[in-house]
Amino acid sequence: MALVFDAAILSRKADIPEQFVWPADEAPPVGDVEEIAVPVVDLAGILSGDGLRDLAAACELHGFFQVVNHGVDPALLAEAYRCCDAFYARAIDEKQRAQRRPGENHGYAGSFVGRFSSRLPWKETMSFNCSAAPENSRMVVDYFVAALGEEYRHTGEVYQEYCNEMTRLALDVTDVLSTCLGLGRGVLRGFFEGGDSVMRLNHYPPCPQPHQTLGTGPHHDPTSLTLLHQDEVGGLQVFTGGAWCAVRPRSDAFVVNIGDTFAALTNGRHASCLHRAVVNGRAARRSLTFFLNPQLDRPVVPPPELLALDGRPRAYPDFTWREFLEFTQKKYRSDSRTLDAFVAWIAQGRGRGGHGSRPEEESG
Ligand SMILES: *[C@@H]1O[C@H](CO)[C@@H](O)[C@H](O)[C@H]1NC(C)=O
Ligand SMILES: O=C(O)CCC(=O)C(=O)O
Repeated sequence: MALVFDAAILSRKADIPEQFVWPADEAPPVGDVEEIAVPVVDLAGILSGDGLRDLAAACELHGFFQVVNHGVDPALLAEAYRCCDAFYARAIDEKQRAQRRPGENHGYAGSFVGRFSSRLPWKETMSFNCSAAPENSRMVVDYFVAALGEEYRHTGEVYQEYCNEMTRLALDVTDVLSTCLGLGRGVLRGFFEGGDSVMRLNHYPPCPQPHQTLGTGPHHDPTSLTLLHQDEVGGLQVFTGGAWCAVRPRSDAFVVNIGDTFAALTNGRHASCLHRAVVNGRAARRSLTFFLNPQLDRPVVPPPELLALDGRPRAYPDFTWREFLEFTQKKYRSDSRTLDAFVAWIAQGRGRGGHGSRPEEESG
């Protein structure tokens, strides 16, 4: 029988199916890992002096920080979690009405069952587009109603508002990062205006063997900037200084991960953040992730001001978000080397002749 990630059944088993067992050197160790100390940026203030230097250092070192005083209404956040819980509590066949199909980036997915057959993540996800183009202002609501039915209209409204807020916040964060790069405030914002962003609700059920598996394997986000909110359970880890470090949950903060596309936009000045999520045996964990993207067909080219300031040659070839997205969807399983693999694929003629990328099933 085909494997199905049904949390209600799997969480109660003594042993997890072998497809979820990760190799010992990749599985999380028993016992606590050290916590990472990261800059906390107060978005209500003006960033300068030591604060600015600390942030720049973090962006260059591991690509990870947090923001507070971000202006997102706590009531909206609470409702976003409530709707997330309500959705995941439903029977699997209801969730599967929105089943994500191969090659698509939206819908419900129980683990990666169907796409991969080993090192599966212990989670279920629901992803949807949130384009910031004015004509798409009802996109999230329409999607929920079309995919799951009229009874999901309220849920759709909540995530529509949440996505609008995330878009606003992410653009504010690009202003801070512009400053960090020594560019004028607002230099990066225009690149993302009207962008094709994506939102994902992650649910990690309790796991009977939490040290044998991962909730989300080690990866860099191929996207530009990720705004992540994790619940009080904790499980997000960042790789820095040669070790995995835990990110202590902070309900008033959003975690910002720099992704591959943003790293390319900064000509490699800012680092794309390597991260993963661990699961636990006691509690279900949730996280809400918003992935800021440019418009699909906008070429990813560092701003001329930045290239002039750096005086370094271009670190990456021109590409569009559409190409990179398709690469991660159809040709490569996102991991710690996605951008390098993508760059190699471009150098080899974008799959036209020669050896393309590694086949999906073998990639890690
Ligand atoms: C979501 O966006 C992707 C590209 O970013 C597109 O291929 C897909 O068709 C969109 N899905 C929906 C439901 O709008
Ligand atoms: O749940 C988390 O904390 C991490 C989620 C994540 O990395 C992702 O959705 O890409």
